[in-house]
Amino acid sequence: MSLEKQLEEIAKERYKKSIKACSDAQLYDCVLQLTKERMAEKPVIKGKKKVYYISMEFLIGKLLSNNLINLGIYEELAEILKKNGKDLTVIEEIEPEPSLGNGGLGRLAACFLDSIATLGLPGDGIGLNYHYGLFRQVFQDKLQKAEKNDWIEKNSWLTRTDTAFEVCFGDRKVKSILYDIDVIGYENGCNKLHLFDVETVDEGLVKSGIHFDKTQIEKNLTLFLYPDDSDVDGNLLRIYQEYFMVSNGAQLIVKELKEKGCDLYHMDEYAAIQINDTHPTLVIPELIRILTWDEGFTIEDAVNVVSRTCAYTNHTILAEALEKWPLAYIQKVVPQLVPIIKELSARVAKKYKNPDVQIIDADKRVHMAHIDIHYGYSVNGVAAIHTDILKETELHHFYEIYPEKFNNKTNGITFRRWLLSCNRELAAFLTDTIGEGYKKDAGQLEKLLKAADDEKVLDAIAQIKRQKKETLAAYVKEKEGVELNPDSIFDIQVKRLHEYKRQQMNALYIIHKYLEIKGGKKPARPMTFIFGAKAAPAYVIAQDIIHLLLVLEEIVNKDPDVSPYMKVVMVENYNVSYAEKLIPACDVSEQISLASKEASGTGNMKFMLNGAVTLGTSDGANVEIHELVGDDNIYIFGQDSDTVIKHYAKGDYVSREYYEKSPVIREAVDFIVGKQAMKAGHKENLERLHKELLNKDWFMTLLDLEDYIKVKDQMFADYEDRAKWKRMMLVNIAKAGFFSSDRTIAEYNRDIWKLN
Ligand code: 26Q
Repeated sequence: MSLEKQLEEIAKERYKKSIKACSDAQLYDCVLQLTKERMAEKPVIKGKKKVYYISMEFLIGKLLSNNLINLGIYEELAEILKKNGKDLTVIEEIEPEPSLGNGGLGRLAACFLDSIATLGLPGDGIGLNYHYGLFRQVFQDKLQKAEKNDWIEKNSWLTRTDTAFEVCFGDRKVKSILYDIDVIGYENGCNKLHLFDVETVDEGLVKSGIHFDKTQIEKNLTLFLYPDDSDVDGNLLRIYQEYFMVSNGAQLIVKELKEKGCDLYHMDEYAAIQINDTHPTLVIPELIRILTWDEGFTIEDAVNVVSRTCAYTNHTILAEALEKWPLAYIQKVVPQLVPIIKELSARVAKKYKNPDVQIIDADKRVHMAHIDIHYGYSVNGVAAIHTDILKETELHHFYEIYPEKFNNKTNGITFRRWLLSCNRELAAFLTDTIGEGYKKDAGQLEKLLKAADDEKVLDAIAQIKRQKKETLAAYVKEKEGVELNPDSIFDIQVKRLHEYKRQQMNALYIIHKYLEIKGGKKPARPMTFIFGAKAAPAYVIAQDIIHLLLVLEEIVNKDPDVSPYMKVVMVENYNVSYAEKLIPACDVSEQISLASKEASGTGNMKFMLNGAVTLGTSDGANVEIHELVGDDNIYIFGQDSDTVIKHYAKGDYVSREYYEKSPVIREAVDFIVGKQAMKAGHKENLERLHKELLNKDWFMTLLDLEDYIKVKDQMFADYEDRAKWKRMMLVNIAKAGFFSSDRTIAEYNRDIWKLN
């Protein structure tokens, strides 16, 4: 049936209306239905072996546009709607964004599902169906407030299945329900994202904001995603969630394997289980439990086959983000796993005496990563420098025991979302200039290099950037009420708020510029500083940094001497959909983490692909971006990871020394507690932040501040050499092909999963 006819029929059936007569909301509902029907026609991707990507987070973003692109019907549908006086881009806006992730790790999982299906590999995601997901951020009185994000609607991408399991906890039993979301590859077949839910979940439990009774597990288990990407404040609910996910996952995997006729002793020939950070680690003892209790395996056989099936990805070296749960917590939540964990620990203790590699430590805490490394067959980091640090420092003792398990898989992003969907103008231009090939083979973007000195091409790229800045400016005006000048430089830092990511360093630069302009030193061109970030509600200093940014927004934008030259805006509720608008409009991509701390970063890749130039430290994937584009097409500053690691080892970094040495640093830091800031903001927040910077500054903001100012100033000066800048944009786009998640997934498959 023709697309138009099918849509007409859906509209008639649902609303007894023609396409034209439907409201936008009704039409969204119809288009959703149409897309789901078209996806259902696609073949399921099959093969003897399947990868199961288990993750507490899948930050999938809105799905309509991507699914239409992957089905190859985006343009046709846009035409049909246009003919009927409707606009597909307006319809797309209506879709609520599922907020099933915190940030990078969750978004990576979503990009991976897209690439797995696009490469035609059998691979499903396993996760949880959080009803309110990550909190929605609102600003009140220049402070972040967390509210629930009610994203599930009656008609959505979720399909309720009849798959249901029982999950036994120490103090109760719950029944699960499985919801599936179809994952369609680009011009390829279909895989699934399996999201488990509890049958007895009760949304009514949430009173105000994100507060609810933490003890009523059967009602609260899938209400919220833990809004925390670093500070582990031992939390039973998190362990209930983790076990619920992996127990369902393990039961599903065993069921599917049996249906395939797999002899479970050869499980590893049929399944690879990728453990996304330590959060799903309990899948290892849970599978061992199932095999020994229900399938008659000896512990020896169960341990062996599970160890050949499970592989672990590490996403952080921050000690506070590595999960270490008190054995007593696990005893309360899942007592049935405790003897197994003790057995796994005892086997390690017998073989290795080094206390650093034990599973249960002297304080009776269970080191989740240690279970993964001893009882999985692969350990990978997510960027070259990150994997090197794991081998040399963080996990060095494990690397000595198992050198063959360690491997690097530099992260990637799906170009369907981060180019074809979010920047249709650039994608169309690239197709005109270098042909269609880059869509399936991102390496072909390098063809653009031939045009590196072609003025027409360079102007066209700059023109698209300018257009995207205008579109963003209109959106920001509507949403945030701030007027942005599209002729100014758009400097953007968007990512979760964390001290190691150093939004506070960017804030200090802004203060420095503000004071310069007040002193009469006007910049060559106006500058726009854009931030977007959610902070974990329990992370006090992160809240203070948000407060400072909102204070600066008010001071700068309201100052008639300064605002013609400079604007600051912190956008509310930064999420995937906002990223899709911000990234294409960016000139300067801020990637300024303290070297060694950002495992990879993936925003850096998205910005580059859209023609932004990186201002960054030698950290994570910035290092690989630098290698690819060369010194002339990136701005690198700050101390390198070796120097930073040495400072930590010696404990010799004293932030106050930098403050005392440099009048520029002193002036910027003291502005935080100066008259103006105190008037616009809250004493308590600002003083706490000031004190933190002076007395602790664990992530060494002041160490790199002067170099940051110097290099950033140079970058802004270079922006005025328009020919040079446009060329940098082009080189960045052309070299971004390496960061396609299709490449990353091909490597996972080649080295780890080996799917046929
Ligand atoms: C752990 C225990 C208890 C509660 C929460 C958590 C938790 C939750 C989320 C710990 C970590 C996370 C998220 C981590 C994350 O997003 N890491 C990022 O992963 C990206 C993909 O590999 C990298 O690009 C980033 O560098 C890394 O910070």
